[in-house]
Amino acid sequence: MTENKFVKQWVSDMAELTSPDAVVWITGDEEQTEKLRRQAVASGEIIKLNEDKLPNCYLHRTAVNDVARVEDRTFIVTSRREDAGNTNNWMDPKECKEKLTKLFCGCMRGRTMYVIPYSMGVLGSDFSKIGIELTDSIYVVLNMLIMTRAGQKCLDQLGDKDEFIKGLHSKADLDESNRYIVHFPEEDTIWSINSGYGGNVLLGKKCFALRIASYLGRKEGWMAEHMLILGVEYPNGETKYISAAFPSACGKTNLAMLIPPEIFRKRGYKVWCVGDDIAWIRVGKDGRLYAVNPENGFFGVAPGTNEKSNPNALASVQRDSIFTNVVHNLDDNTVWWEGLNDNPPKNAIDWKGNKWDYTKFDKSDKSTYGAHPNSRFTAPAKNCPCVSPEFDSVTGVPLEAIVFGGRRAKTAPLVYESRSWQHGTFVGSIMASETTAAAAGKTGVVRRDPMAMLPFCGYNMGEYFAHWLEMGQKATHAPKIFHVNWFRTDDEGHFIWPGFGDNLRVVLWILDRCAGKADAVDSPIGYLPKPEDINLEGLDVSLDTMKELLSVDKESWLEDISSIRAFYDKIGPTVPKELLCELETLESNLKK
Ligand code: GTP
Ligand code: SPV
Ligand code: MN
Repeated sequence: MTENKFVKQWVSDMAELTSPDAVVWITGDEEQTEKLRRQAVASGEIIKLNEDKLPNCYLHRTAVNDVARVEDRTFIVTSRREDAGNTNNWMDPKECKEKLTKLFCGCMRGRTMYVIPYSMGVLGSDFSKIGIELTDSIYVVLNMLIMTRAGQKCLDQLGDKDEFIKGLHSKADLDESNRYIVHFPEEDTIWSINSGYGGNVLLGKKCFALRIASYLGRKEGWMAEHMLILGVEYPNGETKYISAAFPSACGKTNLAMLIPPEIFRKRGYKVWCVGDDIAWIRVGKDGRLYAVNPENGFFGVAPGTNEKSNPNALASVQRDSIFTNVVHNLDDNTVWWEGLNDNPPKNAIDWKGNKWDYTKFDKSDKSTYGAHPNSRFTAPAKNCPCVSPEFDSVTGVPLEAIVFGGRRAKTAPLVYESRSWQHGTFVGSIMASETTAAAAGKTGVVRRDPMAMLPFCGYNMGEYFAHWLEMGQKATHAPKIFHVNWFRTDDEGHFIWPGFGDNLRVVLWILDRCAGKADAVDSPIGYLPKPEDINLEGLDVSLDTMKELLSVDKESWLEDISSIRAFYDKIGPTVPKELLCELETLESNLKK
């Protein structure tokens, strides 16, 4: 596979530590992949689904205690504690290696170690970075083959260099109390043990493409962000791009693949998906910001995905996909999840592997759910009907706007615009959202999640803010920055804004602002649309409702100020003074 002495040495060192019975290098050839699928089916690790209805699709169930990212067991291990910062868990490198070396010691005995060479980004582009993941899970191999560009071609690109991210993963005993997801940004290394779930084990994704990459981006002058990227094609054929950062399970995949409301479709509007989760962003020669999606597939939330909410995602998972923790329909050997349709299967197995009685389903009782709320699909990006023609672009797409957003039942209006890059960075830094099932722990609790990066920033959050400010200096034609909230609720707790495809109406106002074509009104928090400037044609939302959606309640914003101050205090003295000034300006605007 390779003569690279750094790769060979590291693989052999890790094999010595973990003692697998065999080491298999992943080539990316279909023949080898098919052999692995058959092997995993034979062992029960995956279930082959109906070949006529879901060709080349598989179902996998994780352990019941292993269904989401584990933020409290995720560490940034740097020689100095302050380099990880107060918002990350930190361990001393020596202590950490001692502890984990004991856990990894002999953990692959009786198993095979798979060596997965992969690239984040299009091979050969300036953005591309090579990683190698060692794992004892075929499920991980099959997912990585969908989510990244993987195989021999990555080793060929690496040549004899030692520039690769070293990822070591073992399911070990899936022991929760010894589960660790550990990053050594100073050593380009990731160690993950005792989990078999998505973000904990597909090391190219959150571990490399966000945590390690954000660290590298700061060092090398670029950005790694938890953002979708989409293009809006106008009836005249022109396409404009935006990126958007929402926390986990807050609507990135849905926005990235949105289908315009009929009235816009008829006029010729189209939306193209470049990415649904991660963006790597660089300053172009023209001073604009250019974004690529370093991934090659989607690891999307299954529940709620249906023909109406996200037909493009549904189309993407009709072949060559892996489903994790959804319902198994035994009647026709297909899959189901809450919110797919109104026909729950009668003869079915739930995500835990038990017989599932759909008649007992009670929305308020999670133990009756057929699919886990964080159940997922893994699908090749190429399957998506709206995948952007720029998906494989080596230069990336130019961004007109960057959008932040979260789940806020009250405070945040449907959309507002920041006054400048600095103010926009502040808006991102004070983002807050209700927690979701994507991470272990309580859901529905409002927490600060700056730029949707709280769980994914590989270094000190205050320095990350400073890096944002620096990037704005370097980009002489920086995008405008906005904030959206699709999740405002009425007094009964119902969402007021229809969301999904209708979010295009908000995106079009954003793009009009960028093109200098739309008006706005000043407010204490930034620029708000005039209610009549959000196009509501063909939609059952009144102008009064729009006014409510855009209202800014000064009292609840003032309450937020103290929680923002406490959050900045927690981050500590690295918070740039520019952002502290913005906070004072916000407070005095609200008190006026
Ligand atoms: P990760 O993959 O965890 O990063 O999540 P994501 O940000 O891609 O979220 P996704 O698009 O999968 O949406 C998560 C949940 O939010 C799903 O249950 C969706 O149905 C719901 N959702 C997405 N967009 C909207 C919207 O515009 N309005 C409402 N009310 N719900 C939405
Ligand atoms: C997220 O939680 O933001 C995800 C899923 O995209 S995971 O890969 O588990 O991180
Ligand atoms: Mn995500």
